[in-house]
Parts: sequence; structure tokens; C-alpha cells
Amino acid sequence: MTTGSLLVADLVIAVLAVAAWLGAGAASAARRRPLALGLAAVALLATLARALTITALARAGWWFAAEKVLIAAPLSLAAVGVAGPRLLRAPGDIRAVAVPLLFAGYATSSALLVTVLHGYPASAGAGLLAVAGVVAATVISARALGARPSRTVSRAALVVAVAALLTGTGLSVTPGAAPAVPHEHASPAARIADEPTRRFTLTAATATVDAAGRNVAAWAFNGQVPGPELTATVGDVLEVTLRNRNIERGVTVHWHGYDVPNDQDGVPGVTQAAVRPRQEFVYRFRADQAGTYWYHTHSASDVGVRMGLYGVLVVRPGPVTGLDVTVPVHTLAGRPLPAPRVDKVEAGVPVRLRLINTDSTTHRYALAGTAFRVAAVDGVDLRGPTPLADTAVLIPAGGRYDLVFDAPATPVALVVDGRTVYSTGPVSTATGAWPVLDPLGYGATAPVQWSRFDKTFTLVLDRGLDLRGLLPRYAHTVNGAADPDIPPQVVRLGDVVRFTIVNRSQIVHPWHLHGHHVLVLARDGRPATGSPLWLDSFDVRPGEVWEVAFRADNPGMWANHCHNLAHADAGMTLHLMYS
Ligand SMILES: [Cu+2]
Repeated sequence: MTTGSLLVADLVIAVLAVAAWLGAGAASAARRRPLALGLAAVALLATLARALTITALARAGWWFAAEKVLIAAPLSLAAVGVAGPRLLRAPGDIRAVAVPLLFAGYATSSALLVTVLHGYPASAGAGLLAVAGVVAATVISARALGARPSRTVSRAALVVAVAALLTGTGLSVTPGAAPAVPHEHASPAARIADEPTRRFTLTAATATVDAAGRNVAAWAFNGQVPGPELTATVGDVLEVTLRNRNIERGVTVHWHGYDVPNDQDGVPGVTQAAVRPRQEFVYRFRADQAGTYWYHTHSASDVGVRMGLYGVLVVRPGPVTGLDVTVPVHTLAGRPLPAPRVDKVEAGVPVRLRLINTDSTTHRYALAGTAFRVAAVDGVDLRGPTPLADTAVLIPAGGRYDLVFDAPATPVALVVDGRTVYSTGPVSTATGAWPVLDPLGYGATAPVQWSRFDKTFTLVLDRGLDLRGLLPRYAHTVNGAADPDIPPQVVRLGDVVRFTIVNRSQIVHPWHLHGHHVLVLARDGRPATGSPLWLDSFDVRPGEVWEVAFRADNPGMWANHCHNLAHADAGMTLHLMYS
């Protein structure tokens, strides 16, 4: 069983235990004896079963089980300890066990709330609040059922509740130690003289565009979605003038995966101010990395990218040989782009398909009708890629895979999530049962570059209640905090940095560090065995633990965030900062 399924199983059993304890309490209060005893038996079994799931989660990593061991387990033990013996005494009047059963229900639900609302790391405040909630609810229930607790018990309960409320809420609203992120970069774009310059203008504006045969409202660069394909040859200088005609929420251009100087990175509020309507900004940087990249707005990025403010950036080492096609897959107004297209190719011609996922969720790609190799991932060539056939690839949000093959005499088709987006003729597209490539074991291995690390960080991804803003929100959190309260990762120029990313939530988080590619060291404790894998976007699935490393060689203040852009907006953004 994977850690992801264990997390789900534990949650389901916890919900079952809560429902059964509360149901048993209510049934006994209503003197429905058989129902009460049946539900209590289910509740006991479910509560005991959690001993197994919590132990298994703790073995997978303390991050997955901290609050369950420290808060849920003691409360569950108390629940069984209080309700169990009274049930075994088989009271003549079933109503006599209503309060103990309800206590057990409150104890298990309170622990469940800690997991769902607070998560990792467990805190004394959360534990005390949980206990206070149980005590208060039990006292109220006892009074309602006419089983008056003694005056001493009531007073003790009151003291616990008040103390817990003070420490618990106090801890949860104390501002974190996150230093402020500077809002403007001082230096203008560096001038690079006397080099071949590729000049482009991107004008952002509202538009109506065709999406799979229907006109839809979009935000577009130069009136098209995707925006114009920007191409360059290694060594060119790219000069891109961004103009905003009428996008009220502002626009920037972020060069996704391109490790540009910090002041060209296009993150509003961090590396530049957002470009407002009728303003412009000129980006200028040398194209010294070959490969497949893309660009997109980073201002109101969730809605901005979804509405169409993105395009392709391809930097080639030299002239194009054979057929070289980019396939930026996107969902616009619920409709898939691109429309199917056909490129006539003679047999034997080398083909490169540059697959780009510009959505916020993972896509599954299958190339039917030919063997192929994955030549590059996230713009970086792989070492010794071997031929693959009848194998699908999963590309995370923001990620790129370059597939290469020599055109066969027979047709080929590219299928994305079951939909054919590229086809040279009739070919079977029944690819749904194909196995999926694990890039961590693909290609030729190479000695690990680094044996020691100057800095290490751990990012635990979760959900939780964020009370630090004006309005409470159910945020996507990193180490229990949400943007802008997540402390930055501070490094020095030249440091070799390792970071561990743990996903203890129930959803995939495609992680994206700006300005650097990270080398994958291990996933779930198992070292990567294939070609060195330098990524800028990688899916951390529920229950997964990724270890990656990079050299801090690009000074500045860099966004480090989930590329499910709705998650990034809902708190899952922090910064890498050079001291
Ligand atoms: Cu996410």
C-alpha cells in the first residue's frame, strides 16, 4: 500500500469512527439499544484499526503521522478507555452510556479536525484546543441529558477550556518569522551589447479566440492562444517588449524553466511591478540554454494563464533538422487545445515533438505507431535515453518532455488523456492500458555530483486553516503556514542545497522552483537510478517524499511554489533568497 493510499484509508477510518461513536451516543440517548450497541462495536473496531494505519504512516515518515501520534492517538485511547468498560458492563438502561459514547465521538472528531484544519507540524496549542473542545462538548451533552457532572469536574473542565482557548488560538495567530519580500528590484535589465538580438513584442489584451471550434473569451498575447512561439538559437539575445493593452489585473512574463537573471524573472511584487494597462516592460537576456520552455504571466497567474496568457519558448543549438514541432497542451474555457493537426513527413525524417503541459494538472501522453526516445525533460538533455514503445509519459503542470523518433512509413499519433492531438494517418490509439515511464529509472546513470550539502530544507505540503489574513481561509500550506507567512529558504551564493518535499495532502502538487534546475536525488527513500534528471517542474503525489538538490548559482529572490496555480494563489508559495 502506498503512503498516499494509507493517508486516504486513515482518513476514511477516522471519519467512520467519528460517525459510529456519535451515532452510538445518539442511539443510546434515544434508548435504541441494539442500534447503539452495533454502532459502538463498529466504532471500537474502527478506532483500533487506526492503530495500524497510524503506525504504518509513522513508519513512512514522521511528517505523515505527527499530529496523529501526538493528538489523535491519546484522544482515541481516552475514547476507548472511557466508553469501552461502560459498554462491557452491559447496563440495564442503555441511556447510562450515552455520555461516555458521546465523549468518545467528540474525542475522535476533535482529533480529526486537528488533522484536517491544522495538519503538520503538530503543536501544543492545537492539542490543547482539541482537548478543550472535547471537554466543553461533553459537559454540555451531560447537562442536556440530565447527567449532571460534579461541581469539581465542571470547574476543572472550565479551566482546561479557557487555558486551551488562550494558548491554542494564540499560537495559531502569532505571526511567523517570515522576513518581508522586497517589492521592487532596484537594477534595470542589464544591457547586452553587440550580440545577435531576437526582438519580439507581446501585447496582452482581452480577445475572443477559437477553442476546439467554439469562440470563447480569452486573455491573449497578440490576439492568439497560445501566444506567438518565440524561438532563438543558443547565444542570441532575446529582447521581448511586453505591453498591456487592457488586462486590469496586470501582466508580467515569467520564463518558465529558463534560468534568467533575477530581474528578468517576471514575478510581480518580487522581481518587478506588474505591468498595468497602457504600460510596458522590456525583458532582455541571453539565450544560453537550449531546450523547450514556455512563458506565461505571473500576475494573477491562476486566472491569467488559464485565460490564455502563455506561449512557447524554444532555444535550439543550431538550424532545425527534420520535423521539430511544439505541442503546448492547454485547457481553455473547459475546451482542449491544440486542435488535432497533421504534418506530412517522409519516412526516415527525424522528428522531435516538444510536449509542454501549460495546465495546472498532470497530463498523460502516449505516442502510438512508433518507438521513441525521451531526449530531454524540462529543457535538459537526458543521458543515454533508450528506445521506448507502447509506454505513456506523465507530464506535470509546467513540465516539458521532448520525444524523438525517425518517422516510420506507417502513421503515428499522439494521444493526450485519450484525445488524439497529432496524427499522420489511421493508427490504433488504444493506449489507455500502457505502462507509464518512471523518469527516475530511465537513461544512463552518472556519478552523483555532490556528497555534502551546505544547506538542507524540508517542505511539508498540506492543507490547513489560515487565520493570519483578514478573512480565515482553507489554505494550501507549506510547513503549516501559507503565503506570505512561510519563512524563506536563505542560501549563500555557491551553496549546494538539498531540499526534501513531503506531500501529506490528498492531492498532487507540481513543484516549481524559479531560476534553478534541481537534480533529483531520491523519491520515497529510493535513489534515482537513471540519467541525471534536472527538473524545474515535478509532481509530488500524495504520500511522496522527494529529495532534490541544486547549486545556488543565480542570486536573487526566487519564487518556489506549487504550479497548480490555484494552490499557489491559495498559499502554496514561498521564496528562495540569497543572503
Ligand atoms: Cu499544489
